[in-house]
Amino acid sequence: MNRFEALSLIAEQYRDCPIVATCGATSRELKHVVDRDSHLYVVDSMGLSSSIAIGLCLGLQGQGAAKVVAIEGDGGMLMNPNALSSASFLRPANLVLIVLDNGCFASTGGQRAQTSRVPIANVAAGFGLTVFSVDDLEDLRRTLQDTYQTQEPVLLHVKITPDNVPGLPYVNDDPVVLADRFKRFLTRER
Ligand SMILES: Cc1ncc(C[n+]2csc(CCOP(=O)(O)OP(=O)(O)O)c2C)c(N)n1
Ligand SMILES: [Mg+2]
Repeated sequence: MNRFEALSLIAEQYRDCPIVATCGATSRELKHVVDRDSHLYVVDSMGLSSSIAIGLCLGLQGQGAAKVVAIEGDGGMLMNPNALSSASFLRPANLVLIVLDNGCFASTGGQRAQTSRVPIANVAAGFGLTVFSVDDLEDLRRTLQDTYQTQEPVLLHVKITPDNVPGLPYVNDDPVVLADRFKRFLTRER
Protein backbone atom coordinates (compact mmCIF):
# COMPACT_ATOMS: atom_id res chain seq x y z
CA MET A 1 0.00 0.00 0.00
CA ASN A 2 1.29 3.43 -0.78
CA ARG A 3 0.54 6.78 0.85
CA PHE A 4 -2.01 7.81 -1.78
CA GLU A 5 -4.01 4.59 -1.35
CA ALA A 6 -3.96 4.93 2.44
CA LEU A 7 -5.03 8.58 2.27
CA SER A 8 -7.91 7.69 -0.05
CA LEU A 9 -9.36 5.30 2.52
CA ILE A 10 -8.77 7.71 5.42
CA ALA A 11 -10.50 10.57 3.58
CA GLU A 12 -13.46 8.32 2.78
CA GLN A 13 -13.95 6.94 6.31
CA TYR A 14 -13.43 10.29 8.02
CA ARG A 15 -15.13 12.52 5.44
CA ASP A 16 -17.19 14.42 8.07
CA CYS A 17 -14.36 14.87 10.59
CA PRO A 18 -11.57 17.42 10.87
CA ILE A 19 -8.35 16.01 9.42
CA VAL A 20 -5.01 17.63 10.23
CA ALA A 21 -2.41 16.51 7.67
CA THR A 22 1.32 16.79 8.05
CA CYS A 23 3.49 18.69 5.58
CA GLY A 24 5.16 17.55 2.40
CA ALA A 25 3.76 14.81 0.22
CA THR A 26 1.05 13.87 2.74
CA SER A 27 -0.75 17.21 2.41
CA ARG A 28 -0.04 17.30 -1.31
CA GLU A 29 -1.50 13.84 -1.90
CA LEU A 30 -4.47 14.30 0.45
CA LYS A 31 -5.39 17.50 -1.34
CA HIS A 32 -5.22 15.56 -4.61
CA VAL A 33 -7.39 12.71 -3.25
CA VAL A 34 -10.03 15.25 -2.25
CA ASP A 35 -9.80 18.85 -1.05
CA ARG A 36 -12.31 19.56 1.71
CA ASP A 37 -12.90 22.44 4.14
CA SER A 38 -12.46 19.84 6.89
CA HIS A 39 -8.78 19.43 5.97
CA LEU A 40 -6.01 21.44 7.56
CA TYR A 41 -2.79 21.14 5.56
CA VAL A 42 0.02 21.89 8.00
CA VAL A 43 2.50 23.18 5.47
CA ASP A 44 6.11 23.14 6.76
CA SER A 45 5.47 22.56 10.49
CA MET A 46 6.74 18.99 10.50
CA GLY A 47 5.71 16.92 13.54
CA LEU A 48 2.98 19.24 14.75
CA SER A 49 -0.17 17.74 13.26
CA SER A 50 -0.53 15.45 16.29
CA SER A 51 -0.19 18.36 18.75
CA ILE A 52 -2.67 20.48 16.79
CA ALA A 53 -5.17 17.61 16.75
CA ILE A 54 -4.85 17.07 20.51
CA GLY A 55 -5.62 20.74 21.07
CA LEU A 56 -8.60 20.51 18.73
CA CYS A 57 -9.94 17.46 20.57
CA LEU A 58 -9.90 19.41 23.81
CA GLY A 59 -11.36 22.56 22.24
CA LEU A 60 -14.13 20.74 20.38
CA GLN A 61 -15.38 18.64 23.28
CA GLY A 62 -19.18 18.50 23.17
CA GLN A 63 -19.35 20.23 19.78
CA GLY A 64 -20.29 17.25 17.65
CA ALA A 65 -17.01 16.28 15.98
CA ALA A 66 -17.12 12.49 16.09
CA LYS A 67 -13.36 12.27 15.77
CA VAL A 68 -10.39 14.50 15.14
CA VAL A 69 -7.84 12.87 12.87
CA ALA A 70 -4.15 13.67 12.69
CA ILE A 71 -2.14 12.22 9.83
CA GLU A 72 1.54 12.18 10.64
CA GLY A 73 4.59 10.69 8.96
CA ASP A 74 7.03 8.43 10.80
CA GLY A 75 9.73 11.11 10.61
CA GLY A 76 7.37 13.76 11.92
CA MET A 77 6.08 11.53 14.71
CA LEU A 78 9.55 10.88 16.05
CA MET A 79 10.38 14.56 15.72
CA ASN A 80 7.62 15.28 18.25
CA PRO A 81 7.18 12.16 20.43
CA ASN A 82 5.99 14.25 23.37
CA ALA A 83 2.62 14.39 21.57
CA LEU A 84 2.29 10.70 22.46
CA SER A 85 2.79 11.53 26.09
CA SER A 86 0.27 14.38 25.91
CA ALA A 87 -2.30 12.15 24.20
CA SER A 88 -1.86 9.45 26.79
CA PHE A 89 -1.99 11.88 29.72
CA LEU A 90 -4.93 13.98 28.48
CA ARG A 91 -6.79 11.02 26.96
CA PRO A 92 -8.93 12.90 24.42
CA ALA A 93 -11.49 10.22 23.56
CA ASN A 94 -11.96 11.45 19.99
CA LEU A 95 -8.31 11.49 18.89
CA VAL A 96 -7.29 9.25 16.01
CA LEU A 97 -3.59 9.66 15.38
CA ILE A 98 -2.58 7.97 12.13
CA VAL A 99 1.11 7.45 11.43
CA LEU A 100 2.03 6.64 7.84
CA ASP A 101 5.31 4.80 8.29
CA ASN A 102 7.56 4.38 5.26
CA GLY A 103 10.80 4.27 7.28
CA CYS A 104 12.15 7.40 5.66
CA PHE A 105 11.73 11.09 4.89
CA ALA A 106 10.04 10.31 1.59
CA SER A 107 8.93 13.88 0.90
CA THR A 108 12.47 15.18 0.82
CA GLY A 109 14.21 12.41 -1.09
CA GLY A 110 13.89 9.22 0.96
CA GLN A 111 16.62 9.77 3.56
CA ARG A 112 16.49 7.02 6.20
CA ALA A 113 14.50 8.02 9.30
CA GLN A 114 14.84 6.78 12.87
CA THR A 115 11.89 4.44 12.40
CA SER A 116 14.21 2.16 10.50
CA ARG A 117 15.37 1.17 14.02
CA VAL A 118 12.80 2.67 16.41
CA PRO A 119 9.43 0.84 16.36
CA ILE A 120 6.78 3.58 16.61
CA ALA A 121 3.94 1.21 17.49
CA ASN A 122 5.85 -0.11 20.52
CA VAL A 123 6.85 3.38 21.54
CA ALA A 124 3.20 4.55 21.44
CA ALA A 125 2.02 1.47 23.36
CA GLY A 126 4.74 2.18 25.91
CA PHE A 127 3.25 5.63 26.39
CA GLY A 128 -0.04 3.92 27.21
CA LEU A 129 -1.94 4.47 23.97
CA THR A 130 -4.12 1.85 22.34
CA VAL A 131 -2.36 0.95 19.11
CA PHE A 132 -3.63 -0.62 15.90
CA SER A 133 -1.10 -1.74 13.27
CA VAL A 134 -1.88 -2.51 9.65
CA ASP A 135 0.12 -3.14 6.51
CA ASP A 136 -2.43 -3.82 3.80
CA LEU A 137 -5.39 -1.98 2.35
CA GLU A 138 -8.12 -4.40 3.45
CA ASP A 139 -6.85 -4.30 7.04
CA LEU A 140 -6.70 -0.53 6.88
CA ARG A 141 -10.28 -0.28 5.61
CA ARG A 142 -11.53 -2.52 8.46
CA THR A 143 -9.41 -0.83 11.12
CA LEU A 144 -10.50 2.67 10.09
CA GLN A 145 -14.07 1.56 10.80
CA ASP A 146 -12.95 0.25 14.21
CA THR A 147 -11.08 3.43 15.12
CA TYR A 148 -14.22 5.46 14.25
CA GLN A 149 -16.05 3.61 17.04
CA THR A 150 -13.46 3.80 19.82
CA GLN A 151 -14.03 5.75 23.03
CA GLU A 152 -10.37 6.47 23.74
CA PRO A 153 -7.39 8.02 21.98
CA VAL A 154 -5.84 5.63 19.50
CA LEU A 155 -2.78 5.47 17.33
CA LEU A 156 -3.11 3.72 14.01
CA HIS A 157 0.27 2.65 12.66
CA VAL A 158 0.12 2.13 8.89
CA LYS A 159 3.07 0.59 7.07
CA ILE A 160 3.34 2.10 3.61
CA THR A 161 5.79 1.96 0.72
CA PRO A 162 8.27 4.85 0.43
CA ASP A 163 7.02 6.32 -2.85
CA ASN A 164 5.42 9.70 -3.60
CA VAL A 165 2.89 10.37 -6.35
CA PRO A 166 5.05 12.15 -8.94
CA GLY A 167 4.23 15.54 -10.38
CA LEU A 168 1.72 16.83 -7.83
CA PRO A 169 1.76 20.59 -7.21
CA TYR A 170 3.00 21.95 -3.87
CA VAL A 171 0.39 23.21 -1.42
CA ASN A 172 1.28 26.84 -1.92
CA ASP A 173 -1.79 28.39 -0.31
CA ASP A 174 -1.13 30.94 2.40
CA PRO A 175 -1.30 29.09 5.77
CA VAL A 176 -3.52 31.91 7.08
CA VAL A 177 -6.02 31.17 4.31
CA LEU A 178 -5.83 27.42 4.93
CA ALA A 179 -6.40 27.93 8.66
CA ASP A 180 -9.28 30.33 8.05
CA ARG A 181 -11.10 27.86 5.81
CA PHE A 182 -10.60 25.13 8.43
CA LYS A 183 -11.81 27.40 11.24
CA ARG A 184 -14.96 28.17 9.30
CA PHE A 185 -15.58 24.43 8.93
CA LEU A 186 -15.09 23.93 12.67
CA THR A 187 -17.53 26.69 13.64
CA ARG A 188 -20.22 25.66 11.17
CA GLU A 189 -23.54 24.47 12.64
CA ARG A 190 -23.74 20.67 12.76
C1 LIG B 1 11.27 21.13 11.23
C2 LIG B 1 11.32 20.66 9.81
N1 LIG B 1 12.37 19.92 9.39
C3 LIG B 1 12.42 19.51 8.11
C4 LIG B 1 11.42 19.83 7.24
C5 LIG B 1 11.51 19.41 5.78
N2 LIG B 1 10.65 18.25 5.56
C6 LIG B 1 9.39 18.39 5.07
S1 LIG B 1 8.60 16.92 4.89
C7 LIG B 1 9.96 16.08 5.47
C8 LIG B 1 9.95 14.59 5.56
C9 LIG B 1 8.86 14.10 6.45
O1 LIG B 1 9.07 12.74 6.71
P1 LIG B 1 7.89 11.87 7.28
O2 LIG B 1 7.23 12.57 8.41
O3 LIG B 1 8.39 10.49 7.55
O4 LIG B 1 6.84 11.86 6.07
P2 LIG B 1 7.04 11.22 4.60
O5 LIG B 1 7.50 12.32 3.73
O6 LIG B 1 7.99 10.10 4.69
O7 LIG B 1 5.66 10.74 4.25
C10 LIG B 1 11.01 16.94 5.78
C11 LIG B 1 12.32 16.52 6.29
C12 LIG B 1 10.34 20.60 7.73
N3 LIG B 1 9.30 20.92 6.93
N4 LIG B 1 10.32 21.01 9.01
MG1 LIG C 1 8.22 8.84 6.36
